Amino acid sequence: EVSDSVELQKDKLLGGLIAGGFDERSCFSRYQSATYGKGLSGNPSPYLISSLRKYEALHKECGPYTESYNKTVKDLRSGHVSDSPACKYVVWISYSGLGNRILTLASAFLYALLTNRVLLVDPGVDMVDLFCEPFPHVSWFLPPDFPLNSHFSKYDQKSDQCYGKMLKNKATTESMVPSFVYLHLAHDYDDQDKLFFCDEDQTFLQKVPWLVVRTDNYFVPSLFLMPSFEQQLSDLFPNKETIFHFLGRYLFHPTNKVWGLVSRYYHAYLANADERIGIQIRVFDTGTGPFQHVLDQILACTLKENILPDVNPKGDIVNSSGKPKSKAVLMTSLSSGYFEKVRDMYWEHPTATGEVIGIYQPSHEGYQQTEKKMHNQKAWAEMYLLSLTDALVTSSWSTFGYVAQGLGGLKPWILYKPENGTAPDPACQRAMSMEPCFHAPPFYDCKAKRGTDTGALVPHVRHCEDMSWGLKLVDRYS
Ligand SMILES: Nc1nc2c(ncn2[C@@H]2O[C@H](COP(=O)(O)OP(=O)(O)O)[C@@H](O)[C@H]2O)c(=O)[nH]1
Ligand SMILES: [Mg+2]
Repeated sequence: EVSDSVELQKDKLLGGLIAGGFDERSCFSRYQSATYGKGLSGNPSPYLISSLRKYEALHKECGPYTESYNKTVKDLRSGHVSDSPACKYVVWISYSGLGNRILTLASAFLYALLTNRVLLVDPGVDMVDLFCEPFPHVSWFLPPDFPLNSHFSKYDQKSDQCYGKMLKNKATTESMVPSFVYLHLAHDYDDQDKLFFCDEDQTFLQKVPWLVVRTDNYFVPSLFLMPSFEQQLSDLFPNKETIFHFLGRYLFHPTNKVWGLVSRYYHAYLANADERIGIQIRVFDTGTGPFQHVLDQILACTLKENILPDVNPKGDIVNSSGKPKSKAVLMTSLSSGYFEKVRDMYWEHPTATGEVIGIYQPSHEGYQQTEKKMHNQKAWAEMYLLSLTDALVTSSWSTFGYVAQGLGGLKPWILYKPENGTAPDPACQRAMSMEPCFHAPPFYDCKAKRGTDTGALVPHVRHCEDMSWGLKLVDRYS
């Protein structure tokens, strides 16, 4: 195991997970990421690697402005549906917070892999500034002249092209295959929209050349409950908790602009410490904070779980010869209040262990912003920096934290969600797996056509630690 990970660390292609042959300067992060801290957690299956190479070939064949693309776009314009289109597509609409977007892109890509479709990405306002191209030769971004671009913002559950609406209208007949369908898989989707997760409905959708999807959820766990994908998924991912870890490391490479933010920060504040700790604070309470109960919770969790040492309030200098052990703590939060308090605590008092603790927080943007370019570049850099730590503490319900833990291959300690302004006791618990949580899963048995607890059907799909109705994948279960 140890020598394996040392091998992987040296391997800039992450054991064959990412393709070679890119221009290194266009995206330094792609091949440099392996030199930061850890390699992959576990080895991708040979079948995953061959499927990715196969996908890349398909993308090259079908991506923007290829002959096949031009032809299917022409059909889309005329509403004609070919019996056997050369290429079929999943179009991902840029929607929701950055953490959500990273999770939904990975979900849409896995769905594309499973259904032999090509994933095309709506660049939205900032996707191009944040992510490098993941596939060699041909872009994953939709071109500006893609005919449906101007309609994306209008698609909703009331659209005639919405799959749920079509079902309500009984408009999904055998003979009439639409040239495109809008899939509403956002948190507010209804019972009909949720039938997307039934094999029978996939049989219909299979014929549709263009599937346009809007989602803010990591819907992968529900794909694992569909019999038609079962074999393929078990071949792709013999280990059930590294799905986002592998897909995320394959797909998401920070642009040079973002990589500058990551690498400068890493080398200035984190690289030289003996150990790196990440603490991700996301407070969903109303009001600005910082809140005393959240600070109490952070300290209660990190002290109890031995992530950070206690301080000795009466202590003077701890007598030690030689260089003390150092821990660098990367805190992320929209507010700077927690960081300042923890930093001061470790400056004003010695630790009981003699370790020295440095506390660092890259930004404190105040509130969630959507328009400012640098805002999401910093958010992306911070998620990435958190993923480079050795131990991670995250906040309940936060997709920002899920991305960090998943990319980092880390099982975080999750801070329980505070209720009514009080810190829960215990303050945190260790995650069962590094997988993100699907916040809005369907509770439906497609075969029996009635409601069911989808968190109790198979051992590897369980309810989440931080959201009792959510679903997540776990590998080693008890
Ligand atoms: N830079 C920075 N931005 C944050 C932080 N927490 C939240 N944000 C911003 O708020 C957005 C929150 O949305 P999202 O990433 O989906 O995370 P979630 O709301 O915690 O699930 C992020 O995309 C950032 O723009 C943080 O710690 N640092
Ligand atoms: Mg969010």
